[in-house]
Amino acid sequence: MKMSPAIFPPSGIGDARPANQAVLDWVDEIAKLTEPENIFWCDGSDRENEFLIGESLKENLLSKLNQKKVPRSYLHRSDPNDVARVEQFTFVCTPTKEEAGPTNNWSEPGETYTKLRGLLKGAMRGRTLFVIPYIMGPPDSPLTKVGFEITDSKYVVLNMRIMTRMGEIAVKRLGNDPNAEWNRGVHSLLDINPERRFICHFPQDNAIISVGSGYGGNVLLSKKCLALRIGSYLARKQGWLAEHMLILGVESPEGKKHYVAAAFPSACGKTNFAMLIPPDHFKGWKVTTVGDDIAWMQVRDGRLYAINPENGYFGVVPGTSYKSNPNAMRSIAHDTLYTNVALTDDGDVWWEGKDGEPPAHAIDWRGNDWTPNSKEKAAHPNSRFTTPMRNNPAIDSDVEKGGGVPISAIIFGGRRGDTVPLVHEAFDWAHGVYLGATMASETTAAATGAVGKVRHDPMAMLPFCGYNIGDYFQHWLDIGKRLTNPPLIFNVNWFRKGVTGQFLWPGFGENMRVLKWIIDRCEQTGGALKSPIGWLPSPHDLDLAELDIDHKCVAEILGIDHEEWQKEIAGHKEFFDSLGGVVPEELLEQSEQLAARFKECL
Ligand code: OXD
Ligand code: MN
Repeated sequence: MKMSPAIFPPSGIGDARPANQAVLDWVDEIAKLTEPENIFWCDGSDRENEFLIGESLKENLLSKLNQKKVPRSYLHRSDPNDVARVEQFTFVCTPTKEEAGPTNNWSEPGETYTKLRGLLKGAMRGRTLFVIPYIMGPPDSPLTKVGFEITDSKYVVLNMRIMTRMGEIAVKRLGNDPNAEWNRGVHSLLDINPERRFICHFPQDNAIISVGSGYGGNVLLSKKCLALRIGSYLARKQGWLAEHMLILGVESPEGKKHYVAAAFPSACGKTNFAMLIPPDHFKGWKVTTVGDDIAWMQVRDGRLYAINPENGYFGVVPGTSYKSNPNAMRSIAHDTLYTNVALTDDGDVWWEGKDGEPPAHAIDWRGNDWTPNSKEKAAHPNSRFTTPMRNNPAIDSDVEKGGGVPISAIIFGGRRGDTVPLVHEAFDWAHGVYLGATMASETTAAATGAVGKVRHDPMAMLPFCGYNIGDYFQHWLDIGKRLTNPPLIFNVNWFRKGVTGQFLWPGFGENMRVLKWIIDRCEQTGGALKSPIGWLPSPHDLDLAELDIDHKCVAEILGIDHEEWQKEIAGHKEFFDSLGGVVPEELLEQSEQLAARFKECL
């Protein structure tokens, strides 16, 4: 391997080599294969970060924003062919196809390693190989995992520094044991060609290889790849849960606090819900954020406790405003990396749905001139911010607590224009697992492919479960058997529409009204009516005071239409059948019981 003299990086930067021989051997092996110009051992320091930002600006990988308007913030434009997760090119490479199950693309590990090695051969010639040590989880949590990501992208390094706890902390936690558990992640941009784009997971080796993309969800290997796909595989083996869930705290004016975890599919409002500001009517109530995307949960003393393994937010930008999410706006007002938003003439960022008038002129996410008359969107619908969670004014005080926060309620939710009411509660844990297993949602721009198509997305984990979905359902059922004080389980739908196609519920901060009912149920003070699909609030069980909403809309959004539900139940059965016999008997029974409950009310 040709190593250039130490011009890049300058001395003292990028030389944080860990002592663990297993890491050194692995980096050596990947460097021999990819033939980089340099090896850069990231330590995550401010000095290193400034250096890498400087280099990125020189290479036009980043543009400097108006530092008065958005201090220490930068804009990155990705290749237009590389703007979202690619589920069709994402693989789970378990030794057998059955282990990956019916919902994952599977490819044989040996053949896949050979194919990827072929693609990686010489792929970093003329480039720098960065080694990023990081941990997922608070430093003193038993659930925390160590990962190392090799990448040839500075953008990845800059993002990983925000999204994870990176550097020395990981090296220390790993220690010198050559048999310690750690995740090996290899990423190369190659030539950003969709034909050579593969995101491959080898759960049995705790390894990930991602090539051909620079988009966050495909390349920040800590996130979807480790924290969810590999994470869920490890969680099953080790008896915990890795879930696509936000975690929030709700505190009453009397100081009583509950924590709630909620699984909504990508780009369905997890960040907004996690940062909710209660309307004026709920004076004294406080909502705080533990996490906005991923929850790792373990059973302790019969209760479920959750940590957020991440250290930052990688959120969808369009639609974010002081009206929809003031805490997100405050979070991204500084120290933020923006990807694929528009740039205004005065060096500020802009996107569809931002407060105020659109600018008269801007440069769109592709780098073209844009005016309000343009047919194209100024910001890509999946444009993103990467921002440290510490920027969030509503961050929860226990976000660093290694033991996690106790979860009182779990919420599942999708984007459904019809059928599914605003909120309902499961009768028990197994029924709750059924609600999660049968949830469906309209697809969004977070993944390439059609947008707005209703698909089943169990527990919002369809693209992220790293093993057989039938075993995943069974794991959820088994966890329930270990819980003597289980969280109550709910389903919500903020997106139901009326006959004229308008949304029936105002959403955003007003979702506090639903959250309040959920908390009331946890406190055993909230009223509910028994229905075939679960416990439903009647309109007077919800606190709707000072809400400008038509009573007809409330009745409509809480209603269950028997005909729609016959179709829904048939859809559940069809979905379970499509999984080819892997669904646990207990969930098939839930399906029968649901149908029987509807028959009883006729
Ligand atoms: C995300 C996603 O980026 O779910 O969080 O796509
Ligand atoms: Mn997500």
